[in-house]
Amino acid sequence: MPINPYLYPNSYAARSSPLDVARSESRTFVSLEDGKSLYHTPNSKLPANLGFSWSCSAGEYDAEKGRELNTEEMRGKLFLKFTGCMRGRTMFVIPFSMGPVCSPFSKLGIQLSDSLYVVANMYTMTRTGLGILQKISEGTPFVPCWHSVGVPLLPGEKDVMWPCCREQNDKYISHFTTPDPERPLLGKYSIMSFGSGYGGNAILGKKCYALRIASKMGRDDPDKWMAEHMLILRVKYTPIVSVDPATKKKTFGPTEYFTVTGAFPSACGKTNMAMIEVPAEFRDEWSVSTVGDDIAWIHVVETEKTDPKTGKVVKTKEMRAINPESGFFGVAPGTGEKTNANAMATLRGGNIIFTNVATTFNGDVFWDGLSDTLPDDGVIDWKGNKRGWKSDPARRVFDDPTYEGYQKLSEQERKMKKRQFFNSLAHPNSRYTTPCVQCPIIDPEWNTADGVPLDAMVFGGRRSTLIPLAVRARSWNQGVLLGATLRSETTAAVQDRASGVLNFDPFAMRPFVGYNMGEYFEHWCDMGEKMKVDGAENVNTPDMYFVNWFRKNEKGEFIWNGFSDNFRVIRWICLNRLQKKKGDTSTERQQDTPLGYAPTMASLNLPPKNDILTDAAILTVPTAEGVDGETEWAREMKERKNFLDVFGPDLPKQLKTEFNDIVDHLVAA
Ligand code: GTP
Ligand code: SPV
Ligand code: MN
Repeated sequence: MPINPYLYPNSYAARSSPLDVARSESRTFVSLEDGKSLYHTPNSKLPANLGFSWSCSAGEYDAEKGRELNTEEMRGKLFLKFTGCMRGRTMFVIPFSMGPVCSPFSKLGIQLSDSLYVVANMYTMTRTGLGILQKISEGTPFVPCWHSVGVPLLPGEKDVMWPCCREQNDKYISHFTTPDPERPLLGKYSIMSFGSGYGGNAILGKKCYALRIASKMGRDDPDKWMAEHMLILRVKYTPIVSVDPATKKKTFGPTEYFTVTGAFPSACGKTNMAMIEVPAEFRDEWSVSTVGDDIAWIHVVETEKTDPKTGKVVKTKEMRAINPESGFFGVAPGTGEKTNANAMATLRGGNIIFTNVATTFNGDVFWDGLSDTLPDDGVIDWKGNKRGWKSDPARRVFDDPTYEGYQKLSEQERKMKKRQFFNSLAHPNSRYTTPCVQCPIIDPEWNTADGVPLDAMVFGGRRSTLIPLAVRARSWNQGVLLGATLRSETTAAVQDRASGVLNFDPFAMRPFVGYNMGEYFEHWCDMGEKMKVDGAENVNTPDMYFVNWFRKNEKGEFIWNGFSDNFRVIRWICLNRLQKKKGDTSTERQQDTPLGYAPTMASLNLPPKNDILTDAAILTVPTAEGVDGETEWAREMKERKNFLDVFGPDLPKQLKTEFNDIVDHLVAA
């Protein structure tokens, strides 16, 4: 459905089937080489209450055979499914590049699809076109990606708005990482997605290719690299070195650039951090720009730099990242002028595909957080139903003081009713697809071949209790351990899981690692090793952090304001980096905790009376006794240990050492 072009030019809203609103993890498969397994402990043997289960399996479970299908059987099954599946529809051919077309880090693909919605999304999310077909015809390798909504049409049969398979078990999001003996020309990797038209299930360049397949490619490549579920943010800092007392004229020192990546699980704040607004008081010295909001491909690159002082050529190494995508597939609810003005400005540029948002009668869009008021004549919700007109009792209870139901509720209750009502209009996983170039703060180098050099990596999740606002790991491997034991409360980004449950989500990659996760942890450790120069630590190795924007008090309110105030933590991270690069070892801007170094209150530059941080306790790691004579951290570590045990012999030794080191620090505290 077209959107009012005066509001959002060249934009459309799509409503999906209610059976197809997010990624289907239980229908996602990654077939590996013979003898390789995705995990040591299968779901059926995981301890109860662990808060973890595998999302992908190597093959579909076959009850008759009493086992998972192997690669050959999965392939056979998918080819059978695809036979005749597009009958009565148009098949589109989409040649695409993940990454700037000129970049040595980029990878090509060809997606076939019978969904125009998918074609439009791929057009925005990837670089597409005949030039790419040309490169492929000249011999550049590509990954074949099959996609079908899986609903052939008989002659004369009327189509539905959003065709997809009605049974979850008819959907297959399948990845292959070995050559097909019957089709050797197609190469080692391929993707076959059947039955769903939504997001990560169907826009195959995104999660299927740029994370699952690419993570496996990076691990297998002799030139080891990583594909991560990370935003990429650049920070520019030009410090004021003096202010003329008479004229107030400021003199600025040399500019420093920092690149920070952030891995947070789906719907936990990547897009928001990627487009963060710098709080007003810092804007003289600080600004930010966006390189990517969801995926980073990271390479270790050897560089030669001339030391300006000595004139000597110094060989060193950097980690550099590219954003393989060219669009944002952002979560709509919670996106508004107050929370993410840069995303809103990106949307004002138009060329958007909205999915499962509510629409208004004048062709505008609506979701919770976009606006605080409903249009008088209500909206059409994501399911296509008219909702919230003036006489609707569900609206009157929070909106009409003359209504009896309104008077019966307390102010607090009315607020809650309003939130609930607004939340039901657009689907919680409703999205916008928009080109990166429209972002007003897109980084000038976002599309360059070499990517940007990394300074810090941040991991985080939704944790309403315990986890402090920010800690800096003592070393790369400790950072790897913090990433590996990331836990987060689940969100609506996944179709087949309840929201709000505490789950382990290592590196925010639980649904996206395309090979054995123990090996994946090891790959992370190896990347740290690879950064060493002649066996010695390299100052360019990114610093590692763990953050939590989502701590709540007993009333369920956020203790930390979040959004643009997260920049206070980012600023602290960048200043730490600068200090390290200068060889300055002073510790006044940090406090030691058993988990690593946390910021001091002063280093966050909070206003004296503030509602940004309402409980300073979230800066530290509580070590006092908690429930049942056991500290909460002791319990947390026990749970993390149970999780790491799941990996058995696949768990790298380095991580065991790091784990014990944190336990020692906790015991000593
Ligand atoms: P995916 O696209 O699914 O990978 O999600 P994402 O990680 O990019 O998450 P996004 O930035 O879109 O944010 C998801 C939700 O979290 C939105 O509703 C945001 O409003 C909310 N959110 C983001 N940052 C913060 C924050 O600092 N504090 C709070 N309280 N909410 C936040
Ligand atoms: C996510 O779930 O992390 C997304 C949306 O970015 S999807 O492309 O559907 O995976
Ligand atoms: Mn994502």
